[in-house]
Amino acid sequence: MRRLAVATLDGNWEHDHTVPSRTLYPHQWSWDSAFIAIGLATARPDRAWRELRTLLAAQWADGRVPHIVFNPAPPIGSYFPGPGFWDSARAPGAPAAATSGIVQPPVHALAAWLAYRRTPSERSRTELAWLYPRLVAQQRYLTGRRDVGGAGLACLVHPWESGLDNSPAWDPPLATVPADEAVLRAYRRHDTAHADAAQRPTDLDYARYVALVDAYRAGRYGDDGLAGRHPFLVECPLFNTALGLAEHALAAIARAVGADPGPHRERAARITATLVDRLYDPATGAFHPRDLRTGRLVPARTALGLVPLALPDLPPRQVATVLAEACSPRFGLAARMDRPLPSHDRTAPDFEPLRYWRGPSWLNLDWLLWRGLRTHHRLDLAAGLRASMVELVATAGCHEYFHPDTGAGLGSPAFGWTAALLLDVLA
Ligand code: 2M8
Repeated sequence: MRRLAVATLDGNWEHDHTVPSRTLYPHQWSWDSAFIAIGLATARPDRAWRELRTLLAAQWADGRVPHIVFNPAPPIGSYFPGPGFWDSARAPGAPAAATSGIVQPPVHALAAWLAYRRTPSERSRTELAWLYPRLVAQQRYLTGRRDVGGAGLACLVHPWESGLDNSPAWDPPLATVPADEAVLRAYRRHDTAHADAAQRPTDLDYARYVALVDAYRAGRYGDDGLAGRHPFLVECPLFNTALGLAEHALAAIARAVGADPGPHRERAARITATLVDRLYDPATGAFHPRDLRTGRLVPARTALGLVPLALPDLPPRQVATVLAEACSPRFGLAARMDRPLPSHDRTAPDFEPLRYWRGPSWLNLDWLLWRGLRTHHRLDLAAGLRASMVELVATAGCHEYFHPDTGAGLGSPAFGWTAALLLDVLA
């Protein structure tokens, strides 16, 4: 399995970074690269550092790390929306490379720290020292300009920023985004040429994705006054868990590079406390996104609501209730799992076992939860989840996602983070 995973990463390597998949995603994606670097560190450490360096070299002047860095010469007609659509060159502070204007969950500091721990050489320390101020600037952007709610959490302006593009969590906040299908017909989706349309977001979803980029691009990706003008503003539990994990990782990185870990520890504690205060619902025992336009929590019980378990300083009460939710029939986490962990509540009427983030199993969600289970000393459950991850790949290969009942491979067949995170759990 290790050989298969390394071959998958080798096959997706492209000069100075790894593409998530040769068919569907022929550019560099932000959180994919972080997960991929974690796996590369086990087999190709030089490439792990190169991966992170390439991504962070495309950081904007305000600190944002773009969710896509476009390859200058991708296969023709390969991905929508491409660099022309984002038009980043006209935005103030954009880098020389063509990029998107939005972000993705900030799992990069954690990736850098884990890569360093695997190969703690002098070379790795130099790389870590190069990354450190850039990772700090990334946090500053997310907790500064993106703190639309004013409480210290990062606010997302597009479902693509969550990484869980069409999660049922985004249905209510998206419902009020004007969707003009005529707008979408002016573009051609490429994803449905590579993957079954039944496993992808709908055309209506895409119409709204396009409308949201149009709105953000019209303000040249500026964040001033978002509260009064932007049609999609949410605080996401997974994204903000990554934000907290990043401060924990930055504290460790600071120690390794001779900087002061104190401020990172303080910020980490503040993020966890705010997450509990703003996104925890005692009625469900899990976390939920907050829609800043209505002020309300989104009721859907998705895997997003379990991910705060990855925070080492999550209070015992929340640890206990999130574990209860994860072990309930909704998600089926167990020391011996009879089915893989789904991305959405499998008892919900809108659970769709084939459609992308609305039910299928994903290794990155498993991995985040697996880390949380180990952090909170639930080694029995961690072993069960790890066995499920290994079995998925052993049976179906390094697919992008998996059928949550049968484990059949779905989406792209040679997918980067599946290979990478498998390498990490096997190491
Ligand atoms: C998916 O998102 C992109 C848009 O960013 C797409 O559907 O075209 C998501 O699964 C996201 O989490 C992931 O980073 C990206 C590349 O793997 O694909």
